[in-house]
Amino acid sequence: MKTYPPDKIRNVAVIGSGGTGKTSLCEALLFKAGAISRLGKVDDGNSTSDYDSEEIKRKNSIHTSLLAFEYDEHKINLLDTPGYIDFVGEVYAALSVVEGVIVVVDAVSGVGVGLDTIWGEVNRLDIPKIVVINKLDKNQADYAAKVEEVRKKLGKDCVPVQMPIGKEAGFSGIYNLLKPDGVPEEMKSDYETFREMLIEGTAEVDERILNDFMENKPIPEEEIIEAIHKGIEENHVTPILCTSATKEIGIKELIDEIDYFLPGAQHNKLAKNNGLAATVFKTTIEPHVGELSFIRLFSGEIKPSSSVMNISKGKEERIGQISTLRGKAKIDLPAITAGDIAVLPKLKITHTGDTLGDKTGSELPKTVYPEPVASLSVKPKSKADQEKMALGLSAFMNEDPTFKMHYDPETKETVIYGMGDIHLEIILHRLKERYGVEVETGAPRIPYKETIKGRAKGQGKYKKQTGGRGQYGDTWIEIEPLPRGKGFEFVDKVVGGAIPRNYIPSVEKGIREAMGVGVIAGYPVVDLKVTLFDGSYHEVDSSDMAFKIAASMGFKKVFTEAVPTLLEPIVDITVYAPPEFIGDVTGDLNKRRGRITTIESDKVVAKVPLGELTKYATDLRSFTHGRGTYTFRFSHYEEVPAGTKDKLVAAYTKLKEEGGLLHEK
Ligand SMILES: Nc1nc2c(ncn2[C@@H]2O[C@H](COP(=O)(O)OP(=O)(O)OP(=O)(O)O)[C@@H](O)[C@H]2O)c(=O)[nH]1
Ligand SMILES: [Mg+2]
Repeated sequence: MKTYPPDKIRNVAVIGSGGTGKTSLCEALLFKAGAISRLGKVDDGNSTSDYDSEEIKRKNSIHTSLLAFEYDEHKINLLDTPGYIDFVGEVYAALSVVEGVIVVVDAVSGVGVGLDTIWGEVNRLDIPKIVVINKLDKNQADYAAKVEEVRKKLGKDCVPVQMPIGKEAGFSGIYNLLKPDGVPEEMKSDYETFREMLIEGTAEVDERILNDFMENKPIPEEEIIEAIHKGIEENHVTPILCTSATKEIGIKELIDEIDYFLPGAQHNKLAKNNGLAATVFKTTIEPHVGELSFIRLFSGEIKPSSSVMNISKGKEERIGQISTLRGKAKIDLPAITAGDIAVLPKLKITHTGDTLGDKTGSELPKTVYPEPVASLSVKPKSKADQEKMALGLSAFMNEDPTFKMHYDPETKETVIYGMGDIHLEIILHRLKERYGVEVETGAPRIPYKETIKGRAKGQGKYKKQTGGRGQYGDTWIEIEPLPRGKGFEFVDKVVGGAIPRNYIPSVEKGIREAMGVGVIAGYPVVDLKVTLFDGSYHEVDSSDMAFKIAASMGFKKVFTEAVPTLLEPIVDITVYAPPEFIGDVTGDLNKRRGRITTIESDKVVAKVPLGELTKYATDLRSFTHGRGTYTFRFSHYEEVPAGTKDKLVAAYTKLKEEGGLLHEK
């Protein structure tokens, strides 16, 4: 494929809720443009975009696919994004490199769930867009109602520029509201409504139209078309179009509108750079190909078999081949030029988010991805796989900015974080496929802590003096609570050499070790002061080991006498949901022992125990029909209520009885 100047390139992300027909629409566009010779189907597993084995199995998109094609002296780089909220990271990546967006709306079920977060990002980036109402061939498809819904949910700047000819199975073609002539009788009333929306929308951006409209004068069609153009470019007007992807209606018109309405690549705000500037917006690992880096070039040029600077890493990167993709099909390019999107195989040091440029270049702004909301604790089925698991998971972190992994040395467990249960499920499936590592999963262990509310003192004595060299250590300690967050304090008040100086560090060590696994529920002990005030020793039999054991035994005993209790982590949570769900959100947080601090029309802020939030991502999604999102961060520790304490103690007792270990030593 040849190279194109930026004004002939259209970089377009296709977005929309799950199942609205994005992939089918892309397929129809490729077919109509002659880029593929057969119209594939998502349901038959042979669409160009959903080629990955998991996508074929699940019959929906998981990854953003690059679908490059040429049409009428233009090059169009479609980025078909997944609609399901678990893969929102893929959508953010696509949005960071396009000048135009196609929002696909289902003519039956409407805008759908889960578009809110993405819509926020589209508006933040101020990207011009086209709305497509698809599936107009289906039973109960209702264009007028969906236009109303789009205007209500996505904004009044969305105006119809087309209307369908025929309804449902009788949907047969497109009526262009910009070139109205001979409106069929049965379409007249809808026509009047849509035409008024169109004029009002363009009047917002063009004073001539506004004046003519106020004075009830006829408005020249060229002025409307001009105003639409200007309105889209300035992002004050969003045209609404009609299609059926599977019946291939409105597709030719859509390609024309992409060329005609959406801005060329030269309009990107980053195109003004001097010299080479490119961003790596996505990385995949393709079977038989290896790592592929998706790059968007804002300015300059990269030739095959050359070197560029990876500015983020401060190192040179070798470039081999340059190609583009149409689904999984690779198409060679003679170079990547300003404005274009391409893929580079087998880069050594480069990962998602990196900037490629000249030696003197500076790093491009990085995309800020939403914080992961789902988590799982994972453990390899075979212990020997521990290292391979860590290797695989950290490779996935480089590929996918919405996936995170964390090893908690305190609980000795690996926790993975993602955008939803399905996201994590797919990650683990990939871990098995690519690295051969199978894992067991569980809810992540909540980092409870143990502490005391009272004071107590007592003796810890370890004595073994039968045959050979014996063991002797004897300690007296007092323990008392410290304020929350103060950790641990050890005070040595031994006088008169009751315990020789050289054994004191072993006493402290013994206590610290005992604090690692609390006596009441196996959690680490915090916020207390231990004073060593007396003891005794034996000339021959005393040793570091004997004093360590004695101190540890003493601590465990005295701890239980000092009114021990459990602490739980409390987090600050902010939940966003449409106003109609705010009541449910609040009620649910109350059930989770949450203390609500703020309620707004579409937002609730609360303090909630972390232990009550397991499965929150899934629950929130289900009772808000996918519309709710949330973020949280650690706030502080608080004493658990009696009921929770009993449960945790019972779980620990059971575990000990079964011979299980809460902490591997
Ligand atoms: N009747 C009818 N069905 C359609 C049309 N477009 C898509 N479909 C069907 O709708 C279903 C979902 O289509 P996809 O193209 O996978 O939708 P998507 O938006 O890419 O879905 P995700 O990638 O999972 O978000 C499939 O069964 C399609 O055959 C259409 O115009 N008319
Ligand atoms: Mg899809």
